[in-house]
Amino acid sequence: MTLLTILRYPDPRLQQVAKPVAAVDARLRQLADAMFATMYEAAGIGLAATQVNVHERLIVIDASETRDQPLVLINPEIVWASAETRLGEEGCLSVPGIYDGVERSLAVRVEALDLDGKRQTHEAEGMLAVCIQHEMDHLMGKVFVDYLSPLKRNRIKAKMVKQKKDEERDAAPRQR
Ligand code: GNR
Ligand code: NI
Repeated sequence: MTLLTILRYPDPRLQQVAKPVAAVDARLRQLADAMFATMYEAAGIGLAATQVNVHERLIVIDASETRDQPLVLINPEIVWASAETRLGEEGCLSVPGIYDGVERSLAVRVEALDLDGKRQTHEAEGMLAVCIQHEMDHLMGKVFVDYLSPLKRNRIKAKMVKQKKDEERDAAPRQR
């Protein structure tokens, strides 16, 4: 089982726009496997390839309570989104410890390839619909804090930079 490193906001690599997956092959299945392991280990409900510094259109999701409904979306496209929206609390594995409200469509229809390279249509609502929209944003280089006010975003950015600095200081060999 391979665990991947999750990029943390404000890492500029989170802003890269992902390219379509060229082939659903053994390499891609291995990457999806490692992404699931990383997502379950971090107790997340979704993970976009962008977050593990792979800039291809690949998402893994498990929004089930029982953590036994893995979903892989390759080259996903949202083909319909409900006009009706809802403001819901979101978090992100790339912005640990931060939660805030984001307005999303209540329901979406997404077309994507599965791990067999077959095109599938998924209808989603509730948490799954929120998660799909959140992950699609990552593939476009967008993080949920981009929807917040500049004031909030700058506070979050400063907090993340300080957190990283504190971790690096704790990890550094002690002077004696
Ligand atoms: O684990 C996650 N939980 C979550 C909660 C509310 C809205 C979106 C999410 S996605 C997030 C995992 C993640 O960062 N995926 O990119
Ligand atoms: Ni996220």
